Amino acid sequence: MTTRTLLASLAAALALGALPALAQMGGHDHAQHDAAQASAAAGIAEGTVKNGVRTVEMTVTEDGFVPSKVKAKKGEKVRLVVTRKTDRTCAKEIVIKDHGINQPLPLDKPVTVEFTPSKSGEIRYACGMDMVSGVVFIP
Ligand SMILES: [Cu+2]
Repeated sequence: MTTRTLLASLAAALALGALPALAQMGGHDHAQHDAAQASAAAGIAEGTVKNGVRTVEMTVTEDGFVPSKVKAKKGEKVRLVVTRKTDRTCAKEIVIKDHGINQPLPLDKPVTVEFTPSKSGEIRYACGMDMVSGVVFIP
């Protein structure tokens, strides 16, 4: 084997070896995406709108409702899909007084609550004691 072919096969081996590394980078990107979502949670989440329904995925963590700020539109149905991820919270239900909602949040089970903002303003969502809370802004 000449030095040249040795180098070529080394290069091929490196190229193959690079593939799992790329896959790992993909995983890393996903982690970054989660981080981006977390930082979006610090800002205002808008969810995704499909067939006239705005769906916002939400979790309950030790930090409370994540996201704790949501932007929605007047007259457009809002669907919150809330998953409580920890027992270390008093937010074991979601209460939206303005819309008569009081739903238990079993651990790790996504719970869907829906309402349609009828006017501009703010709609609060909170735990039963109104200690852990978030706000839906309707411009
Ligand atoms: Cu509470």
